[in-house]
Amino acid sequence: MQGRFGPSIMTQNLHPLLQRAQTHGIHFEMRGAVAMVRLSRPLKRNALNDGLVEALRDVFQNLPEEAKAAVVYGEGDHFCAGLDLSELKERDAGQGLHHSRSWHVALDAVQLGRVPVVAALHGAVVGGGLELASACHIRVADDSTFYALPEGTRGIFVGGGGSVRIPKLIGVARMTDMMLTGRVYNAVDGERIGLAQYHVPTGTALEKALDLAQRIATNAPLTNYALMHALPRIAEQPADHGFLTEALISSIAQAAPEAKARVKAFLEGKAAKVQKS
Ligand code: 1HE
Repeated sequence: MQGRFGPSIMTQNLHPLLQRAQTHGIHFEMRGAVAMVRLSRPLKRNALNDGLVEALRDVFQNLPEEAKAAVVYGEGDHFCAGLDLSELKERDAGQGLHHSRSWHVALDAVQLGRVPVVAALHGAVVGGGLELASACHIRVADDSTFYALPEGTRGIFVGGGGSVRIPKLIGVARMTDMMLTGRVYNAVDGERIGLAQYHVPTGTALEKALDLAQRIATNAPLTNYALMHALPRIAEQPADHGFLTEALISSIAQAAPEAKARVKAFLEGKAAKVQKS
């Protein structure tokens, strides 16, 4: 199949859980080394019901071996409307606790999985949708994007890891403001405060995200691993511990044959120089 972003390679022999995810609101395909994961409940604005949260978990825990990076995006006019509110009414406190923990498992699978994940954002990125986006490693937002945490005004609280991840992007004060006042950030201000690293014209977020993911997929695997698994932990360690962890992970990365080959290629004038942007 020739799609908008080049030929789509449908992976044969997908893991059964990955196949099951496709019947629970996820569309999955490989484009080269990039796993394309689409939230596919457009009639409900990709609201995350239990089935979809489990499907996300299953997808990121069972990516095909050939996946080296991933893109998450939403079908229709919005990235994601957050928690499916129609499922909220039935839970008591204990069930609510376990429900929140199930989101933690799913979004940890996104953040702490095998490959870096780029989110392509457009339209509403709200509530649990922003929690999902904040579990990704890079966020690309088109000009139609808007961000909010309506939990505050709905009488609830974030439960998908948002109180841990979102302050790391924008600070406690800004998240508090979003939840206390229902403040909505547009795409320009979202990039300014750190909700997204890239702001692109309307309709181009997916293309940009795929471009970035394809580049990420060519990195040395240990470098990507260090960025996903070591950097966030180093950033939370006391400096003295962080310096030691950094020394350990950098020595492991540079010892890989792939790293040696890449450095040699540069020294022999065969690798790209850093260009002024
Ligand atoms: C939904 C949901 C949902 C839409 N749960 N059904 N999230 C929110 O509080 C955001 C609620 N949603 C909205 O504010 C708007 O729907 C949007 C700004 C996202 C999109 O507006 P619009 O005009 O394009 O769509 P719509 O007409 O509002 O919605 C279309 C349908 O989707 C409609 O259902 P229908 O059967 O009447 O067609 C909506 O009811 C349905 N829909 N959003 C259920 N969220 C781990 S804790 C996380 C906690 C949270 O995420 S709380 C924040 C929840």
